[in-house]
Amino acid sequence: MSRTLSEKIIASHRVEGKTEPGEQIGLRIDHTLTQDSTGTLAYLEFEALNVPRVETKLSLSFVDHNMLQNDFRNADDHRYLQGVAAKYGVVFSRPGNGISHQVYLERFSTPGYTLLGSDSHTPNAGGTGMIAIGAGGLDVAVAMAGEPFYLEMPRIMGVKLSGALPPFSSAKDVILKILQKISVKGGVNKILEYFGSGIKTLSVPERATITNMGTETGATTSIFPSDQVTRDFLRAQGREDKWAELKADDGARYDELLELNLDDVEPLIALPNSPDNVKSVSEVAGTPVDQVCIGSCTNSSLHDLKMVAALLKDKKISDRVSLTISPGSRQVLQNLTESGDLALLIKAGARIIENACGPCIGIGQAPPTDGVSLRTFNRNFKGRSGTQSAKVYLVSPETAVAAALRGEITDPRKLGKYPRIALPDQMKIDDNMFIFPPPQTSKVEVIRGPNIKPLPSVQPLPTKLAGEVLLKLGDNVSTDDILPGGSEIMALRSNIPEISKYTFRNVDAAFADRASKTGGGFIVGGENYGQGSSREHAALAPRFLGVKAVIAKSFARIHLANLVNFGIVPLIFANKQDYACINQGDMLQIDTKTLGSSMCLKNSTRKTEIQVESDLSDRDIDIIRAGGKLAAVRQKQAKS
Ligand code: MIC
Ligand code: SF4
Repeated sequence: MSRTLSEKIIASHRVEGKTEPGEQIGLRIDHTLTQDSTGTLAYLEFEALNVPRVETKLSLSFVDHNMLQNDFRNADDHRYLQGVAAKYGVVFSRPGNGISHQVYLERFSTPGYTLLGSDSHTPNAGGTGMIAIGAGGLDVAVAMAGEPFYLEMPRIMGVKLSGALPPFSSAKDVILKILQKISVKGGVNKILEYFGSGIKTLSVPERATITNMGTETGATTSIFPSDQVTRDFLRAQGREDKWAELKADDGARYDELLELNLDDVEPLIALPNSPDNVKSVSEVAGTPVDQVCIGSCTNSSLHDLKMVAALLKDKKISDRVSLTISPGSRQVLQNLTESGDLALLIKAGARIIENACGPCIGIGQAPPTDGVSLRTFNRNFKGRSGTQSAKVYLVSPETAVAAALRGEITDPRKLGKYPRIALPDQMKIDDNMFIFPPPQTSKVEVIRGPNIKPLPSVQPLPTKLAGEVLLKLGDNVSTDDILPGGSEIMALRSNIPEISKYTFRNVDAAFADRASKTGGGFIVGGENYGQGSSREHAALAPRFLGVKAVIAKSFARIHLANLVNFGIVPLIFANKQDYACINQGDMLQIDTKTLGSSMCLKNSTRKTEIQVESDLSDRDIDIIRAGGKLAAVRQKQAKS
C-alpha cells in the first residue's frame, strides 16, 4: 500500500496503537530537546521519575530564552541545567550557542528520526524530513526516561507545492499564505506534509521556516521530504552520513489536500494580533514603522541574514526605525562575520543583539507606546512584545528590510534588484559551545539556586468538582494570555508559587487573587483554547491557584495534554451554543464519575444544566484521576 512520508516514519516508531486518524498511538522518541524556560521544570520532573540516565539516542538541553542576568535567578537556572545535563547524560548547549531549533537543525537533525521538544516550534526540524513534535516538559521528561510519547494519530494534510517563488517572495510568505487559508486552528491534530515539484526549489532553512511556523496553524507537526537539497545541507554541516532519501510513495493518499503554486505567492504580512490575520504587504503599505526586528527561530538562518545583508548593502536605515538583528546561532554569526556580511549589517545601522530568542518573547526591545513593530517572528499575540499597546506585524526578512529602509511598510519588490544568495558549500563548524556529558555521571553535583522550588504536588481527582466561573474568555486564547512571557515573569519559571501570581495578568490582573480567595474554580473558553507555546506553566500555575476544570469549545493540542498532565479536567461543550449559558461568577458543579462520557454540568446560579464531554483517551482519564502524570507514573512504578 502506498504511504505518506509521515505514515512511514510513524510506522517505524510506533510501539502502540493503530495508525488510523484519531486513534491513540505511542511513538518511540529518538531525540529530545529542551530549552531553559521550559527546561528547568522538565528536568525537575525528570529527576522525580528516578531514572539514572536518559534512555534516548540523544537528548539536548539548550539555553536560549532567559538570557538576561538582571539578578541571580536566570544564572542559577543555567547552572542547574548544566549540572543536571551532566548528571543524566544530556548534551548541554551553552548560552551563546544559539536558538535551540536553529542549532538543532544545523548540528543534530536526522532525516527519518523522531524528535520531541519542550518548545512548540520543535517542528522546525521537519525541514529535514523528521517527525518533530512540540510537547509539555513532563511529556519530554517521560520520553527522556525511555517511555513512548502518546498522541492522537494526526490526519495527514498533503500540501502540494508547484512552481518557484518569485523574487522578493520568501518561505515566510508561503507559511503566511497557508495561515491565511487554514487559520490558527486549521492544523490542529494534523500533520502538514509537503510534496510536489516546488519543494526542490526551497533550501533546508527555507523549508524549516515553513515547518517552524506550521505550529501557528495548530498542527502536530510539518514535514518535508529528505532529498538532494537535504543532502547538500547536511554535507555543508559535515554530516552527510546522516542523510537518507525519504519521501511519500507514489500514489500516497492524503486525508486532505492543499495546493499552492509558489509562482503566485506575493509578499504577505500578518496584522496585529494574530498570525493568521494575513494581508498582502501592498494593502497596508505606507503605515509608518517604529521598529523592525529580524531574527527568531523562524527567520534567523544564514540564508535569511545574508539576504538581509545583501539588501542593506551600502544603504542606511530610516531615522525613525530601530532595527535589531539576532542571528539564530553562533554558527550563523561566525559565518556572517567571516563572509563580511556582519559588517554590512552594522554599517547600515542595525543593532546586533544576542543570538537568542530575545524580543520574540518580550525579553528586551519592547516597542514604544502604540508603536508599530515589524518582526520576522512567528507570533504577534497582544502584549507578547512587552508593550500592550504595540502593533506587531509578522513579515519576511525582505519585507522587514524594506520597512527598515523606508520607515514605513513597503512592498519589498520596490527595493529594486533582487540579490541571489549563495550559501557556502562548507559551513564554518565549531561545536565547542556544546558540553558533552561524562560517561560516569553519578558523582556530578547539581546546584539549585534559591529560586528553584520543588514541584507542587497535585491531588487525585475528587468525585465532585464545584466552584465559581473565575474567568470567561473568547476564542483562540493563547498561553501568552494565560501566563505571559517577558523577562520579569519568565525568570520565575522554576518557581510555581511565585509565577502563578501572574496567571492571566494581561487579561485580568485580579485573576490570581480571586482564584486564591475563592479556593479555585472553573475557566470558560471558546475555540482553540491554549494555542501557542508549550509552556506547561500555563496549566500548572492555574492548577496551583485551584483551577479544577476548563470548559471550552475546543482545545489546542499541546495545552490539552498539559492540562491532563497536571490534573485539570478539560471539558468540551456538547452543544457549542451552551457557551452563552455560562457567565463569569456563576457557580458550577459536576460529578466526575462519568468522565470520558457525556456529563451533566449544573449551574446553580442560573438553575440550568448543560451537557459537556471530554475528548480524552482512557490513558488521559487515568492520569487525571491519579492527580496528574507524575502521580500516574509513580502508581505504575509502585505496581511493577
Ligand atoms: C514561545 O515562542 O512562546 C516560547 C517561549 O518559545 C514557548 C516556550 C516557553 O514558553 O518557554 C513555546 O513556543 O513553546
Ligand atoms: Fe524562541 Fe521565539 Fe522561537 Fe519561541 S518562537 S523558540 S521564543 S525564537
